[in-house]
Parts: sequence; C-alpha cells; structure tokens
Amino acid sequence: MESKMRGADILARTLERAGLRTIFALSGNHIMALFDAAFGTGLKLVHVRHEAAAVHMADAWARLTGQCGIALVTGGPGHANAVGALLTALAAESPIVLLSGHAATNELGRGAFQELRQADMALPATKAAWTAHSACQLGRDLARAVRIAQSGRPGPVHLSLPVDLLEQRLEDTPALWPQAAEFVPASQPLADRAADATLAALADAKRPLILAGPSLCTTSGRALLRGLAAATGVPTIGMESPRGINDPSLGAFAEVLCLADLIVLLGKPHDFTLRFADPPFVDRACRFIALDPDAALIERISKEKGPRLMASAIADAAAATERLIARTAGGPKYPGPWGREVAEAIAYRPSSWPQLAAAAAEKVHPLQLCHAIASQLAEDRNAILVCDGGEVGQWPQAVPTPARRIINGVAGSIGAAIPFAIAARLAEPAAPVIAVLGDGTFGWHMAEFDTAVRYGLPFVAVVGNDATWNAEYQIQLREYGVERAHGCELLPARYDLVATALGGHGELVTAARELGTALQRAVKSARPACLNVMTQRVAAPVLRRNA
Ligand SMILES: Cc1ncc(C[n+]2csc(CCOP(=O)(O)OP(=O)(O)O)c2C)c(N)n1
Ligand SMILES: [Mg+2]
Repeated sequence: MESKMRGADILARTLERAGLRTIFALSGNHIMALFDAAFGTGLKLVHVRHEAAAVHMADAWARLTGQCGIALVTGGPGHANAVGALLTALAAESPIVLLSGHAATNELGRGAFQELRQADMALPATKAAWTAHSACQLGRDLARAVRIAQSGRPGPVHLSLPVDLLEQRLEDTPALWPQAAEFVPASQPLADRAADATLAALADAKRPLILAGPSLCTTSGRALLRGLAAATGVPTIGMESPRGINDPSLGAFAEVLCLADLIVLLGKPHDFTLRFADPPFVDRACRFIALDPDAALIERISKEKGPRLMASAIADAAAATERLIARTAGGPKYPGPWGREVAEAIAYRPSSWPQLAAAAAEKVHPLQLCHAIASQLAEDRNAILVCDGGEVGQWPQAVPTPARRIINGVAGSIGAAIPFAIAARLAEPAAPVIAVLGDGTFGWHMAEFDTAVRYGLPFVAVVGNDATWNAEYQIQLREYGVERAHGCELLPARYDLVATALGGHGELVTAARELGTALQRAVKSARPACLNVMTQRVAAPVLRRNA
C-alpha cells in the first residue's frame, strides 16, 4: 500500500516538477494530505493568517516573478475568504491558481462538512473554475489550470480538490504525470499583416496614442512599452489604475487623451478607466485599433465604436508589442511635437507641491510622506514600492520614484498592501519594500505581520493615519456636504503597536521632520515594520493644468 501515490502526492510533485515551489497557504481539514505530501519535495509552504492574504501574495509573486502564483486554502469558508481577493488578480491580469480543498465526492448532497458549490462561487472572479473529479487526473488538472492562467489575458484560475481524491492511493504510472508541454501557455502572435496595418495607421495619424493594459504594467511589460514608444515615436501609456484617466501617475494625461485622433488599445480593455472613451474624454471622431487576446473584448469595442474601430486583431499583448517593434521600419523615431505634448502632460505636477511638502503643519501632508519615501527608495535601485488604498495611496503614485511598483489595481479593491509587500520581499530577498496604505486599509491584513515575522521577511508599511475612511468621506463632502458626512470616522489608533505586539518594529510619527530618520530606522531594523504617520485628511490629487 505504502508504495502507492496519494492524489496529494501527485499534486505536490507536479507542482515541484513545474518549478511552482512557493505555495501561499492556510491549513484546513480538506488539505492536510497536501501539507503532508509537501515533505520530501522542494515545495515551500508560506502559511498565512487569512485566505485572502494567500491569494494576494500569489498575485504579487506572479506580478514580480512572471511565474504563475499558487495559493492553497481549505474548503467552504476558507475558499469563500479567498474568492474576494481573486478579483484583484483578475483585474490586474495576474496569473494565479487558487487550489481549494473540497468536501469528499461521495458525501456531496448528503450534508458534507463545509459542502459548497465552490467552483460556481469562484467562476465570476476567474478565467476558469472547476472541481477535480478523479485522483489520477489531478496532475493534469493542475497543468491545465496553470496553462489557462498564463494564456491570452493572464488571470486567476480555480481548482477545487475533493479530500477523498487527495487521500486516494493509486499505482504510480506515467499516465499520472502531465507532460511539460501541458503547462505551456497557448500563444497568439500578432500577424505581420495586422502589425503592418497598425503601424501604417499610426504613421498616418496626427495625434496617435497607444494604450496598454495591466499585463504590460509589470517591470518587464513597461520595458517593452518603452521599446515600442522608442521604435514608433508614438506615446505609449500603460494603464493599471482604477482611477483611470485620473490616475495621478499619469499627471494631466486626460488633457491630451481628448485630443487623440487614433487610439491603439494594446490589450487595454475599453472600459470605465477610459470613461468608455466617450466625449468629452475622447474626441467623437477619434478612431481605434484593438489588439487584444480576447475576441469578446474586441467585440465589445466594435459594439461601442462601430466603424470608428478601423481594425482589430486577436493577439497576446506582449507578443503584439514585440511584433510591432520588430516590424517598425528604420531606426528609432523621435517623439515630435505631439509626443512632447503628451510627455509634458504626463510629467505635469502642480507648482504648489514643493511648498506643500515644505510647510510645517500640525499633521503630516501626504506629499511630505511621499518625499521621505522617495528619498529612501532612491538609496536602492532594487527597491519595490507598494501602493494601496485609499486617498493617501494615490499620492506616492504622483511623486515619481525610481522604484518598481505594485498597486492594488483596476479592481479598486483595497487591503492587499501588506500581503503584497511580504510576497515582494520573498520574491526579491534583497529588495527594500515600502508599502503605503491608509489607516482603514491597514485593518484588512494586519495579522500578516505575524507571517512576515515568522518567515523573516522585512518590509515597511507606512500608514497614512487620518483616522478616516477618507476616500469615501471625500465623496460625502463633494456629493452631500459636510453636514451629511458620517459613517467614515475611525480612531487615530496605534497601528505601530500592532506591529510591535506581533514581533515587528513600530513607530508613531507625528511630525514631517521625523519621517526620514524613522524610515531609516525601520529599514535598518530588518524586521517587518509599521510607521504610523499622523496625516492630514486631504483629497487625493486629480491633476489638470487648466483647473
Ligand atoms: C475591499 C474594498 N472595500 C471598500 C472599498 C471602498 N473604499 C475605497 S477607499 C476607502 C477608504 C480607505 O481608507 P484609508 O485606508 O484610511 O485611506 P484614506 O482614504 O483615508 O487615505 C474605502 C472604504 C474598496 N475600494 N475596497
Ligand atoms: Mg484613512
């Protein structure tokens, strides 16, 4: 009997053979066979304090390493806790697989422990979701899940694992093990004809823009976009923020978007982030070209824009970018007046900002926070910046830093910062990691300080503490008036003491002048750290030169 494999062993060894060795996990009855099967493999389980954190960590891991991220949680409520976090990965186009334990197949419909239609629940938050139905297929199921996650528009996939299949013993035969090719993503290159037609249309246009989606906003994706801009001379902009055209990273971009006469959507969904590319945000005569891995998204643009969609092609975003660069004739083009106009708009920051950053006030202005962080990040070119909700998290996106960056992304879901920071440090053990998040946002995953301490993964969480859910409070001020603002107050709580209680480093910062040295101490502590900064309750920047 003992020489036989368990279903769990097939899965664990398939993960190992595929090089997917870091597993973000939270234990539970249904998956203990998998924990056991990890012995004797090269798998590293990073066990966390909330299932959503495991998913966020897998997401950040995928964004930074380019690998498929793997999260492992238990069935029923564990799975349910994980599902919400899938939305962040889905909108960020981040390839991950959520493996969830599941009630035994022979108990389904009989009132099994934690019985739940898990795949149905995960489906709207994933590219695909299913329940394994035979132990001998588990390795193949995993390969298929990884392949789907990384094919076309990358994103999350869910696989439910009935506990009886994980525990079932079966003879080891070659048929159990997926071929390496089964993991390989399907590739959709851009046809030369479509590339040439796109380049010709760009050359004919007076004010063209190339807009790229989240999958090209990783470090390697952005390098590709820079290559495309250099090759074509066309302004090429990555968009990954739920604030869309008001993303503070893009400065006064909205002021040039409305002037464009041709927009190439390069794996960039036509959606709310572009205000549906309707006037006045986009000119009513502007034409479009869609290069996208999903036929359904191209169909959507076609419905919205009719004959103004002058061409389209199904292609993976990175592959399409590479093909466009390869098909560009001649040497690099230079931006010209339109390129300079776009670059200036994107680089715009208000001239009042240096004064705001220098002013002495009772509480710290978010810009002061950003300047201190920028100079800390500048000390190490490997540094990684994480930005999360709400208003305060927008500011560091407006202050240029040399850092690599992960933001919570188009899903507009707050709370991922601490898991993101921990996974970033795990992926890049030498990189200083600084996360900026609001006091409300800190509450989601503060217990993960325990995870970071257990695994020795230092990072600095800089909490902009305005004792408010300020992003929503600002909506109340704008829409309903100050006398009708309620339900958004928090306490100026000692989040720094949460970090110290869990074995990390914590400091309360009440004045801007203390920030720089506090940051240095936090980095030097080499422990997971929380700087709890008492900040002013100000609205996030929306940048317009003509405002
Ligand atoms: C999961 C989730 N829940 C709620 C919201 C709505 N929301 C967006 S920003 C925000 C306030 C965040 O407050 P805080 O973290 O303190 O940052 P601040 O805006 O105060 O700077 C809320 C509640 C959201 N985007 N995502
Ligand atoms: Mg706040």
